[in-house]
Parts: sequence; C-alpha cells; structure tokens
Amino acid sequence: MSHPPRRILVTGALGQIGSELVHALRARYGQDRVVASDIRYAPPEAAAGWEPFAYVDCTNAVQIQEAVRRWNVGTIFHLASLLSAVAEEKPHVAWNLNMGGLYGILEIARENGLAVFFPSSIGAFGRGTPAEHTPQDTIQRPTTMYGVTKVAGELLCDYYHQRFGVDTRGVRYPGLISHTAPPGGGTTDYAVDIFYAAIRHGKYTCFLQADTRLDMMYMPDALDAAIDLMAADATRLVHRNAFNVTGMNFTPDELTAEIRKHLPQFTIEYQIDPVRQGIADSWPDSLDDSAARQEWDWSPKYDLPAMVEEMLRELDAKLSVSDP
Ligand code: AKB
Repeated sequence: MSHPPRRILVTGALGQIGSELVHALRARYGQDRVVASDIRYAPPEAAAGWEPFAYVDCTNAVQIQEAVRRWNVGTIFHLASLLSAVAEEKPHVAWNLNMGGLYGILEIARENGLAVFFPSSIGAFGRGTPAEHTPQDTIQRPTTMYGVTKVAGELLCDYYHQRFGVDTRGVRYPGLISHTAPPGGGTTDYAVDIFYAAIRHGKYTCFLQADTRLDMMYMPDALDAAIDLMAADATRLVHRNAFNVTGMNFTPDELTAEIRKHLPQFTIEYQIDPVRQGIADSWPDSLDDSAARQEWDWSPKYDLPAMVEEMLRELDAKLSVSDP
C-alpha cells in the first residue's frame, strides 16, 4: 500500500520569511503539501489563500504535536522567532520563544522522525569574530539575547542530529530585504524601510551610521537557500547546520547611492539608535559562504543593483495601489 507524501509545516508563516516561503514551497511541492502555521490568524479577506492553515503557538508542545499528527507532517521549517532589536527589549520573551520553541520542535522531530530547517543569523557572531570574510567555523561570542539564542539553536540542532539522527539543517541569514512582508524588530530593517520612505517621501532618516557595513540578501535568494538546503544530498553535507550565506554587502551610504541612480532627488539623514548601532557593530562586515557553495551549490542570483532595481519597481506598483 502506498502512503501519501508527508506534509511540510511552516511555523511563523505570517512573518517576513514565512509569508513568502509558504508560497514558494507550495509552488514547488503543491498547495496541499504545505501547511502554514502561526500564532496569529491571517486577515479574514486573505484567510482562504492561506489554507491549509494551523493555529500553533510554538511554545506549546501539545499544539505542535497536534498539528504534526493531524497534517501528517514530515518536515518543519521553523521560522517563529523574535528578531534582534525586539529581543533586546524583551530578553525573557526571546529566550522563551527562540529557545523554548526550537527545543519543542526538535523533541517532536525526534519522536516523529521529522526533518527540521532552522534559520540562524549573522547575529550568532559577536566580539572576537573576524569581521571580514567571517569563516564558517570561528569564534561565536554574541552579546545580544538574539545572538545567544541563535548560537544555542545552532548547537542544539547539531546535537539532535549527532545524538538522535534528526535531519536538522540551517543557514545563517544576513539582513533580508523584501517588498512583500515587512520585517519586525530587526537591526537590518533600515534596508527595507528606506525603500518605502524613498518612494513615499523622497527622504529617509536612518537609525544606523552611514558607514555601517553588513551582509544582506534579497528574499528570493533567501527562499532558495532554505528550500535547496532541505532538498540537498545529505551525503555531501559536512556542516548541516548554520551555513554562512550571503547575497550582497553594503553600507547605508552605498545603498543610498544605488537608490539615487533611480531616484536622483532621494535624500538621507542619520539619527542613530544606540541600541541597534551597538548590535550592528558587534556583527561581521562580511561572511565567507564558501562551505555552502561547496556542500550544496549555494549561489545567490541578486546583487545590489539588481535588488534595488526590482525593489523600487515592485514597491512602486504596490504602493500606487495601497496609497493612491
Ligand atoms: C535582524 O536584524 O535581527 C535580522 C538578522 C540579521 O538576523 N534581520
């Protein structure tokens, strides 16, 4: 007797990555194969488009277990997490969600033979990490609660693979840029906010210094990274978890110069947020992603000019409908 293929569950499906990853996974594997889940419900006018949808609080193991059984889940893309700036404001909530949620997911994966994707971040690095071309395997002493949960999450995923044979895989994302869902509470959010401000007002007040260099990635590349890594040949994976990945690298000043090629009147001023500046200063300037390239053929498609051109075009179309 043949069994239907097991489904994919996406936690945090209404967040910045999840809201696009669900659609990308459905495009590849079929609508019914991918169950979106979140602690929020989709707005009523959009709810039908999100089916199948499961209400899941990731800190509640019973709810995760019920969703896994009900939908015959075989793989979880576990995205529910607080981002860096909001995690610094609410460190206890961040520990509970980022660590408690992951622990519950891994336990259920162990009991049910599931594969798990876990997104780590450039936030997993900190003081003492080489700032340029940060190696795959290096010093990780983050000074933020977000970073602590990301390093601990990387280690926990490695542990569940080595000790229990759970198929855990993951990447370290840089700042993610998208025209679909806004980020919420990250240090790299300026690189999305700037586009909305450029189109709506022709000017932007940036909370990071003009010369703060960070790695970034356009969302289509971030989705490919997650999907391709989970589909990769396991025998080639030396690292499995926490692969450095990057798409491009710039400062607010350089991003402004690129936007000005399309909107010459655009202006930027700086009003530094000391908390987010401190977080950004503790992160690397650029990552070495050669392990991902070697082990599962990672290769981003978008550089800075291609990303800026598409962001302005897509957002201009979107905002002309929402802000007529
Ligand atoms: C954040 O800024 O918190 C995230 C990240 C780099 O992990 N975008």
